Amino acid sequence: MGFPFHNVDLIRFDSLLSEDEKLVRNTARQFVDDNLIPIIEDCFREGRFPRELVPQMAELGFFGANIEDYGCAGMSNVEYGLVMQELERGDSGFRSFVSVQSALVMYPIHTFGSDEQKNKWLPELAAGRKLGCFGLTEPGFGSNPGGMTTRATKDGDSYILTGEKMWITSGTIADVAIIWAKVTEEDDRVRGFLVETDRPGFRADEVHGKWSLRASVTAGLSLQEVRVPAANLLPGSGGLKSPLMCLNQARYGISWGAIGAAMACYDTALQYAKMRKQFRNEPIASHQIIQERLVWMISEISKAQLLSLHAGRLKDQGQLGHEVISLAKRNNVWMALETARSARQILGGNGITEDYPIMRHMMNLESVVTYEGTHDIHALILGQHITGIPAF
Ligand code: TGC
Ligand code: FAD
Repeated sequence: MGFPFHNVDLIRFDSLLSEDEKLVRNTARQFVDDNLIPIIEDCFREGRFPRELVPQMAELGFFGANIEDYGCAGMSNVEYGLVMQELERGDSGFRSFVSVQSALVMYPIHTFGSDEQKNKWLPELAAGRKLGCFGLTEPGFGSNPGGMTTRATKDGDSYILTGEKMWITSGTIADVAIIWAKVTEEDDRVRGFLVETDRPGFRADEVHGKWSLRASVTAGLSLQEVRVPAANLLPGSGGLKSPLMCLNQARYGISWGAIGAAMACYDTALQYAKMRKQFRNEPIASHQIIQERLVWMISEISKAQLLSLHAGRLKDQGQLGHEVISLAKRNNVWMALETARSARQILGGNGITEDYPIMRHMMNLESVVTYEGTHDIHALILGQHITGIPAF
């Protein structure tokens, strides 16, 4: 069930986009409508990641979309953001998969990797023939990744890695994991390693029982004295700054993705409110309270669109500060979650069913508001930026 999607654009947002940007957005939109929407409720209910869509996404250039060369599409950051918006209009878990492959696996290889590492991995990851995951969070260190205890120790021409990672998206389906570890010989400096997931001592166990992101794979990783060649160290990585640079890429994409989830909820609520009749045999859209809810949603979506577009234009000019990314991730995910909650109420009892996408988006967004820096951690990042005082 549900309704066909209509573009959500009150402020003539499209007039701010180039023809190329609209083409990329519309291509991603069509892909989602044709391929993801028809299966996503089943996937979510069954807790299944729709892996069968990977080759088509690779063909459309969705993996590492804003990377030049190595078989990547070389899109602008605005185009990349619009793709994220459309994917998350379908499902946040599905967008997460692409975020991780692109921003958290391909970006660090491209930014910190050797030529050999780039040539080996990037074309395979862009083609979707190899999948990746990103291991930063640990069972005891989520918001504070600097406390990580995963360790890499040099042994001749190898490193030996030992530790546990938690909540790792795509962990059980990945061919390669980017593992962040403290290097013993370098005074515990954090560095990134490429760890092939079939190495002895590496284990991934799926996290079951999630009521959120059910169409995305989440895993715990265990590394017990996993030996990797020294050539698997990402040579350009060094310090906590390196994984945080990856998070900037992913958080930027999430700021757009959240708009997509909000659009899906708003558009569904609007169509439902115009159709559903109560009291004087008039649509519920004729009541002031319903109109106020819808107006709140479209106002916040419009502001979020402008914020992410501004961030994207800054990023394309190399001017995007990480405080702006925190502001956009924090604001847009909060906006999307509030939109989902209000839209669900407009649908009454129907709002809690899988006949409409709203409850699924709402449950998904409970993860999105937590991962990639919680809502409150982004408040503290912004608080530090404006006051100069860290309050973590
Ligand atoms: P702190 O001392 O502030 O910073 C360490 C170094 O990093 C620099 N820095 C940044 N650099 C680039 N981008 C950023 N966003 C940066 N933030 C800080 C900083 O200047 C410093 O550089 P240097 O040269 O002086 O060494 O570090 P801290 O330990 O006090 O922690 C800072 C804090 C809390 C902001 C950070 O740890 C944080 O962001 N915590 C949240 C953790 C988080 O977001 N984890 C995400 C895991 S991945 C994930 O969730 C994937 S979900 C799937 C999907 O994406 O869809
Ligand atoms: P905690 O850090 O324990 O925080 C708990 C609460 O305390 C939060 O409300 C937080 O805001 C608050 N808090 C913490 N510190 C402070 C403070 N100083 N002041 C005030 N409040 C504070 N990680 C990866 O590395 N790779 C992935 O692919 C990945 N995918 C994920 C997928 C899913 C579905 C989920 C749920 C998480 C994923 N994560 C991933 C982990 C995610 O980044 C962390 O869950 C997140 O950073 C928060 O860490 P935590 O869960 O340990 O919460």
